[in-house]
Amino acid sequence: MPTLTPTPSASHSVPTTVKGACPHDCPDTCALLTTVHNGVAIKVAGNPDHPATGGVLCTKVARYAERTHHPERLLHPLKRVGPKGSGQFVPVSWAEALADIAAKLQAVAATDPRAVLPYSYAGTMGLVQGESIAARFFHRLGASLLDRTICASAGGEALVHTLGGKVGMRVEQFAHSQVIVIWGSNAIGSNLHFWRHVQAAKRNGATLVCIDPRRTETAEKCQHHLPLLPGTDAALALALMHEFTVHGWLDDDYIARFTTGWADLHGQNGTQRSLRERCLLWPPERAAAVCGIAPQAIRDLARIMGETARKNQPVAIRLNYGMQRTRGGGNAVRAVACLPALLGAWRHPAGGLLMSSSGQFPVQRHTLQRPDLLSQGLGGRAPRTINMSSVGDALLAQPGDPVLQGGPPIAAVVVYNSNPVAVAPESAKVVQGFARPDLFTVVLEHFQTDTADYADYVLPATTQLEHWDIHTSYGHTDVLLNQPAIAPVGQSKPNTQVFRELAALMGFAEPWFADSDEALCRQAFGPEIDFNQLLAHGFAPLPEAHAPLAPFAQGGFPTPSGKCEFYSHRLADQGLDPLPNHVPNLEAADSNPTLARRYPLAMISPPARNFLNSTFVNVTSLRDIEAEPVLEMHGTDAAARGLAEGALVRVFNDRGSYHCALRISPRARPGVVNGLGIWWRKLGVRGTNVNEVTSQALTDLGRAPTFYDCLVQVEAAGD
Ligand SMILES: Nc1nc2c(c(=O)[nH]1)N[C@H]1C(S)=C(S)[C@@H](COP(=O)(O)OP(=O)(O)OC[C@H]3O[C@@H](n4cnc5c(=O)[nH]c(N)nc54)[C@H](O)[C@@H]3O)O[C@H]1N2
Ligand SMILES: Nc1nc2c(c(=O)[nH]1)N[C@H]1C(S)=C(S)[C@@H](COP(=O)(O)OP(=O)(O)OC[C@H]3O[C@@H](n4cnc5c(=O)[nH]c(N)nc54)[C@H](O)[C@@H]3O)O[C@H]1N2
Ligand SMILES: [Mo]
Repeated sequence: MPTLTPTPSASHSVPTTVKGACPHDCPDTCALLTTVHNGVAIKVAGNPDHPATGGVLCTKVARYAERTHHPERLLHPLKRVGPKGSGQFVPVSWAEALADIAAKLQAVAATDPRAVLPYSYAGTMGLVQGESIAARFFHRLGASLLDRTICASAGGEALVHTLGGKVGMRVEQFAHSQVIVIWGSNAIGSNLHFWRHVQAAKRNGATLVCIDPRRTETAEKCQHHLPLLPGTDAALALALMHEFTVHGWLDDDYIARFTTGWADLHGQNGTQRSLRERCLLWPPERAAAVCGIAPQAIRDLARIMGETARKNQPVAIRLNYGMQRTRGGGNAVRAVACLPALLGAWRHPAGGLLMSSSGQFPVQRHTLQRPDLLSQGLGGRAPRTINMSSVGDALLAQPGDPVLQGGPPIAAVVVYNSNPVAVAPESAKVVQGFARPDLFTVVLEHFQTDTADYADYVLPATTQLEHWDIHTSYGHTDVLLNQPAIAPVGQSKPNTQVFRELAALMGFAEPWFADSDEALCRQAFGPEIDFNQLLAHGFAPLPEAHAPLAPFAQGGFPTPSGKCEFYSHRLADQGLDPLPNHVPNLEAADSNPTLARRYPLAMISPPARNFLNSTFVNVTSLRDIEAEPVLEMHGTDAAARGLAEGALVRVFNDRGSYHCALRISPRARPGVVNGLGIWWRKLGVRGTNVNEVTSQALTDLGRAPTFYDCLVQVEAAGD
């Protein structure tokens, strides 16, 4: 029996509950209730009052207290004493660490501040611990800007060029849809709270369709599954348009009033004149050959969508990120985003499309981030932007390399809210870059991650239970407030506080570095969001003006033309294809047959259900469920290679190789292997993970990574 520690006072012995928000990079942005006893978070639960959360959390975040009070939490600043990557550190005081960091950054900045690179992503989605004081600090310093493309920018740009922004259906409306097409999304694994609405719709008789190369838990539960080859979604979408056209399923009135480029353009030089003309080049047989599925499956899907729409019943698409991580990801999202307008599906609140709702939040980013400070820091130099998705190349670039845009090589990196050594593509180069002896690296972290192993200083950061923050969502339309539930664990500090102190040490005396975290939460939105309501309830729905029930029932797309832009003048002006098209993968049998002969398997690397990118990989109870890094392979591909279930395999291409266990599984289709992500390299097999084989090539739109455009070969691993 554990003995109970006597409590210092009666008031301490009563557990309290604190309202918060899940910080993770997930569309659901749940409202949390944290129970605190004697200063320790003993339970994290979903807030039952918040409709989008419904009192339910995923398995991962239900373990958030275990993660916060994890025995391996970083408790004090660390200074590296061994070689980079070896993980040898000694504790130092905050005063010593910050003084040395400030001096080093100042020395680099004295020559050219652009040699300093901040590297951050969505370890927390909070507007305050994400990009507030940190952004002000790096702007004031004149550091390189970071192009934050690693996740969603291909589809984001595609939506901007088609619908006008990251805007769409209200998520709860899916419960009333008659057809739901779940496209490039494993909702049960990565968007669990959306799945509740899908189940409600199914009970009401809705038809569910999943479009995904992998037979996911979601695909299994839909009546139809189209297991297309990775990167062929635009071909499928064009064939659906073909069928809508030839069968008379189009909503001609909606198209005429609220779209551009369907049939009314005058083209030149052999280009297709209109989307109508282009889609008529894509009969189901042609698309089926490209997608590696049966033509009848395409005809059936077109009929389900077309006939339902013509009966004035709502057809809805949940579009997600799977398809965006191939060369043609931007065009694929554009093609799919055209479908609801062609069917007039937007007329209905439960029809249309949802990819991301993040553009609907009126965030006062200028106030939070102060980009105006940049010119002061740059002192007349041109700003420079480094793409986070090719950080390997950026760190290895020599003077004169076009990646450096005429600026200096990167001399210092400050990483927060991200684990690039594990998550960025082409690990060999990322590791080599972070291992540069002349690179000065600071990592703000909860844990000693793969990236922290390459740091000169590791600084302990607070978790969501220990700091203030305020959140938007990309899957619903509520603002959430996170209040600290417990005191910082060990000597950890919020990201904001670290950058405040560095600012002071570097002589940035401007008052905006003194804003408290609570003040920053209050600055994030204007008076439209009632902060007192957030304090009292933890969440506040966006006003109807920002979250309309049927956003495009009467057109009103936030594009330059006010219409759904099948034809985009803005893309034409950039010299890009103004109409969506199928852009084949860089690495595929048709576009690179020589490569495909050597590496005949297409690999995708979607998330493992119990990890959140590389977060939670070190939480034992969750890692135990995932057990080990696995590659799913279809039986025929395994038999052709003489590979047995459970075998240790080497997955490789010209960029590198990684090791994992083989799982012969009907979840994989022939020709495609699924390397589930994203293990910490040091907790994987032989210090590797799936990003050893992924490439730094970028997408057609949005400069995003092409993680799922990746040919490999697989063989039994030697000793
Ligand atoms: N449990 C869990 N949840 C997560 C995450 C996590 O790591 N774990 N990550 C979070 C983050 S950061 C994000 S961005 C989202 C990502 O979640 P999603 O938007 O769902 O994106 P992915 O998981 O990348 O891919 C979704 C599905 O697309 C499929 N897919 C792969 N290539 C293609 C293709 O070319 N076409 C089509 N149609 N499908 C394809 C994959 O097999 C996968 O099942 O989830 C968030 N939620
Ligand atoms: N092969 C392959 N690679 C992928 C993907 C894929 O599907 N396949 N998915 C890509 C996608 S969609 C994304 S979004 C990226 C994700 O890449 P990242 O944004 O780097 O996400 P994580 O791996 O979760 O790492 C986040 C880190 O932030 C830390 N952190 C969390 N909160 C805080 C905080 O408040 N302060 C500080 N200082 N640190 C904090 C966590 O401990 C964690 O180590 O990975 C990409 N990489
Ligand atoms: Mo992501």
